Amino acid sequence: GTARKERAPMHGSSDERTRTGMSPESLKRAFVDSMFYVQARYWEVATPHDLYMAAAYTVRDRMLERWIRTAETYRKADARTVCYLSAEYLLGPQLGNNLINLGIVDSARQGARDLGIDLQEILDQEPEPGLGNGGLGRLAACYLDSLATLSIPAIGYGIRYEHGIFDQKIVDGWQVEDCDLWLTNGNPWEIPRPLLRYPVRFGGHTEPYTDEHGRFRVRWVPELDLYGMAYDTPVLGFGNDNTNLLRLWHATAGRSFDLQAFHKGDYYGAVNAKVGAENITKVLYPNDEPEVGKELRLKQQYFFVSCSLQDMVRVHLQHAPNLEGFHERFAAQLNDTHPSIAVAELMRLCLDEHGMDWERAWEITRRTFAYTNHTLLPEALETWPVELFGRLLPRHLEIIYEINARFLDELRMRYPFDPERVARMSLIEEGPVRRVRMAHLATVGSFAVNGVAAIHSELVKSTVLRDFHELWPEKFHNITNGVTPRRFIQLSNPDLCGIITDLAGPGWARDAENLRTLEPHADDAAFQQRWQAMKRAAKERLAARIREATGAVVDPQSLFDIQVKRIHEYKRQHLNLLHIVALYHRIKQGTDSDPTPRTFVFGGKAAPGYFMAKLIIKLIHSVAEVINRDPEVNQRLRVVFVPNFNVKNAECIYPAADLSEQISTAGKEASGTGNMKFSMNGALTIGTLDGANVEIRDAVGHENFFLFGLTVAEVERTLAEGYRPWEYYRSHDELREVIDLLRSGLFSHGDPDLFRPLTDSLLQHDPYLLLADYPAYVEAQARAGDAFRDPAGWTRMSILNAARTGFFSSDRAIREYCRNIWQVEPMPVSLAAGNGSVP
Ligand code: 8GP
Repeated sequence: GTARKERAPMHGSSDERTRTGMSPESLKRAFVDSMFYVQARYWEVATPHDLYMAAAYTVRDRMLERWIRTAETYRKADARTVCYLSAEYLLGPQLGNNLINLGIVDSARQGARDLGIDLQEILDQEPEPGLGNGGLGRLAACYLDSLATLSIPAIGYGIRYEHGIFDQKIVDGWQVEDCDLWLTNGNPWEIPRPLLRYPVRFGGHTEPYTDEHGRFRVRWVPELDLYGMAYDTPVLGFGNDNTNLLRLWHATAGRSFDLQAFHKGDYYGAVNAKVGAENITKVLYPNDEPEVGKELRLKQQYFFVSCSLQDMVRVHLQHAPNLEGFHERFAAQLNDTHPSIAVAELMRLCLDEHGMDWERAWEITRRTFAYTNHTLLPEALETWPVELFGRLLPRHLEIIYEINARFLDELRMRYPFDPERVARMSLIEEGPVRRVRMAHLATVGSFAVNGVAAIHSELVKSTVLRDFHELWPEKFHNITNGVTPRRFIQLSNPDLCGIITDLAGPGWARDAENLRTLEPHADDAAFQQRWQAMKRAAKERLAARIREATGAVVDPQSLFDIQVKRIHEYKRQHLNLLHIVALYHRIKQGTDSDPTPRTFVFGGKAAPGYFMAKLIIKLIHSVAEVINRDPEVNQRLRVVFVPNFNVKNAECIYPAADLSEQISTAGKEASGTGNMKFSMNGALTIGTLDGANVEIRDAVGHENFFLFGLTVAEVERTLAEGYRPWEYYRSHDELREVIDLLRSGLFSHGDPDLFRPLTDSLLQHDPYLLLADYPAYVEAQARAGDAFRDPAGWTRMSILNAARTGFFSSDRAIREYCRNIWQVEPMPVSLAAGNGSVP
């Protein structure tokens, strides 16, 4: 894009109010206008979907002026820009959030009311862009919100999956996956950019040649080319005028298909090949761990990384004659290893396409990237078989080999008598199948590496990247995750928002430390009453939603004890179940001493191929079935599973929680972010010393947190000493009875085998130490139950949780990234200045 010499007029001042005015009157007029001119509908026949679309276009118009002005401001200032590379963005519904960030919720509600429409009904129409699996994808979305809010020039790059995370249906207690169709009715938030396309190549071979200066070079002769086309979504800041760009790539077939196949006369074969190319962006892999050797997954990763880097190069060359200084214009964050092929791709662009020499290319590359690690689970660390890698990306494999050869030389010099260390650090894992270690590539190719919570960052340094930390200690950072208070307080919990705003003024949503103004009121009786009413209303809303979704009736007076997150053995939903069955058992035995009525709420998706996780979902439903229909028990206990946990449901769930279950085995949960959302909404946590729980507990006060369980060191020791879960089973009567109940067929209509794989795993291996942690967990639960029977004491703790969790705002996290990693400064955008754009 060449810059226009003369400024094109923005839309004229006469219609400016219609398209940008924020009063209820302007919004109403624009809405009616959009219904006619965009949706092509008249009032009497408009469907709820038409209402949503018209509302979305009305809001979008108001975003575009900001967006264009932002692009203009960044470009003129030649601003250093953050590029967030992520295979996932779990955005959640856009309309409500955009209304908040524009500051027009009240105007919109008023305008809708004037037209006889309930704003909530419109909001409920929106299908959510579920372009992520869980924590990592949602974190990326929170970070986009904070980057814009902090006026940081930033672009989010990712994949426009046609089908996001599957819809979860429950049939007879089992998870059944259904295709997500978020794009079917159109996506009003994206702007397709058909002219913004980049070629992406795969396969073929490489060949050496000598260039015009007589230098040795390599040329990649690929077999296949596709195109990546940009779809842009504006991302509003809150309380400012900055509006950043989320650019997602969509795959379309390139010309090689036409030339090779159509011209050979194989029409159907050609069409098929085209369809194959377009498959690349069809579907999000629904796993929270990499699937071994999935070719399409590697293609997805390279596809979006290549498009993104080509786009960055294009922008850079608008300002500079060559790629020198690329790393000064951009800081590129690798959200886990999924985009780490970027290291090899930027090398290729510098070397092969821009004629740079190796040393300079490597310098630029290493100074461009930074890498965030999100997991320590060995099975989740990405590696790709060399064979597959070389077949799809022969040139990149060569480059990786060369990076590795030079790196290993350096290591051998530094550790001449330690060949084992050198082998451990290699980018290539040697073995029957040789593999590329993506975490090593990301670490070697980056100037910074960070973990996502204090304890996790320490573990990164002492376990998976230990050798690298010894080599480059200064490269390693911690940046504890954060979540956006706009979506997870203001949007999800309007009553809480009202309470905070009354005390702290409206500034708290930009400066979450202001939540502390709640603290002095923690013991104030009138304030406590208002707080309780807020919780109560949120619980009633969730109860209504549960009834609608499952038919189950729950009592909003009971303690809402909630665990929502992906289903995984390390997250230990089944530990929660062991406690529930223990409570059931005590009531049946008449030995119960904790009369606190409780509603246990579960939610979360299981990876479609993860048998144990799916069996845990079945067990939750089976236990629920027995408990909920037993009149001796169901006055005291209810168990429900909210199907299809997603951002939309989450917004209704977090505010309603009394108790937040964060019970992973110590050392396994990198951070957790749900834990923060619960706590901000006044839930107390029952949790282990894992991930961000550690910092949440320190922030809210140890007396306001129900801690239990083995520490990381104790977990290690227990396993090292030869853990025998069977012994816990034998020596702990209640635990034994609980497990025997699961094996009795009571929860499986008499079939003692149904849950066998789960109970066998617990008794024989128990890799996540449920049995070892069981006594402490049950004891902590009893403390929580007791505490809940003192409403004033509980409310005080609840208020203090919300008051002290400002640290977990994603604004704080992004400030730390800006200062400690990216070295990037805010670039505020002003709409008011006008800059003469309107003639
Ligand atoms: C998650 C971690 O499990 C969680 O502890 C952390 O809070 C979150 O990332 C954000 O840092 N990891 C993933 O979601 C993850 O690895 N997802 C894979 C599907 C890519």
